[in-house]
Amino acid sequence: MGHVTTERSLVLVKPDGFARGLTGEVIRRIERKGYRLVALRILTPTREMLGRHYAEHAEKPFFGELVDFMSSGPVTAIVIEGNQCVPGFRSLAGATDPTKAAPGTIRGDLGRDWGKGSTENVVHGSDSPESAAREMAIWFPDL
Ligand code: IDP
Ligand code: MG
Repeated sequence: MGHVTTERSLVLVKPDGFARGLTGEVIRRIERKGYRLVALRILTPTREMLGRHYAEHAEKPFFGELVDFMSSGPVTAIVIEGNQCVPGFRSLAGATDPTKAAPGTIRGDLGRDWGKGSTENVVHGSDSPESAAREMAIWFPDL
């Protein structure tokens, strides 16, 4: 028997996806892929949470608009689990820019340019297991 690695990732259905009623579609794709749902909550994030979540982007020119967008309404925060689910969900999500994201991906199928200051692209997914652990502490402090 090899050792068991249970990887977790933090997924967000962003305010655009939540407002458009796409939470179920995102969850459907996660479950169909075979990842398990570990935790889920709906909340409107505070600017303080988003400052921590997006700390790596604090000096970027789009940071203010990103925080405005992400705090504009409810999001669905989800912890998923399964071997390699961090890169696996990034693959399901597709490229950051929804105009360029490949058809078949969440962003490619469900996202588009709405002419807003921030890139509205339906979902967030952790980019490494270390990021996932850091982000889960923000969104699920009791997990
Ligand atoms: P990711 O979500 O694919 O990991 P990041 O580069 O980490 O992409 O950027 C975080 C989020 O910030 C993106 O998902 C998008 O919503 C927004 N964003 C990224 N780059 C830009 C930009 O150049 N202009 C406006 N918003 C951006
Ligand atoms: Mg990122």
